[in-house]
Amino acid sequence: MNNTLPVLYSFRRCPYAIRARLALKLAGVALDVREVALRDKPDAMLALSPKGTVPVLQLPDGRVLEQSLDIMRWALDQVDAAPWRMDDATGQALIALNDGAFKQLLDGYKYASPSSAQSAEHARDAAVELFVAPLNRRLAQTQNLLGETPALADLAIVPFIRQFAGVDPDWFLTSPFSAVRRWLDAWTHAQLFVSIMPRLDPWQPGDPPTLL
Ligand SMILES: N[C@@H](CCC(=O)N[C@@H](CS)C(=O)NCC(=O)O)C(=O)O
Repeated sequence: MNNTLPVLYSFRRCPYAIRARLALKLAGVALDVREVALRDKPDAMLALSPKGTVPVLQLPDGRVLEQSLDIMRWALDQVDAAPWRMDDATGQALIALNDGAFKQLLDGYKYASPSSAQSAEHARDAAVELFVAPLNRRLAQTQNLLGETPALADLAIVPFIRQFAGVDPDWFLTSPFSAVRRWLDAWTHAQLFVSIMPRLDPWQPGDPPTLL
């Protein structure tokens, strides 16, 4: 590396990259963020992480973190932000459900062909039953997923619920999940979130660092 900043290969709308950027920003980690066009991934990124997904974080000591949750944990380890480290069994189980079965249904909902409204609805209803309704029951009791204090699980899950809400915003707005809407709105309008969503041109070798 020819600079001392960590480098994050990222994609603006990717929920995995969003959760990584949220944690890095929250931790106050200065970094060079490189926007990646997923159809034209930079060789420099593929050389570090041949699996070809974002986010990828290259640390100044040469370590490469290529899973969003590893990046989040590393980021929160850099600061003394005790409540944010909260990552108990419930939080871990919620994140596992989000990243596993819910993500699969979300993809089924988001990427259903326009001629197959039925399969989109089927995936949406299954996602609601599995995850969105239970989250709503939690959030009807407390501000955040694990209580009043924000936790790693909130940061890790909110980008995926944002994506779920965005598939059919009219449906979401009139759905009965008002506690999830309140939580999603609070997170996505927070300065932290807004600050990690700049629109960047895809990175090219030789570009100067872009600080997040
Ligand atoms: N398990 C990975 C998943 C990351 C992932 O799947 N990212 C998507 C974008 S949202 C990606 O890079 N896909 C590769 C592609 O579309 O070519 C993580 O947590 O970081």
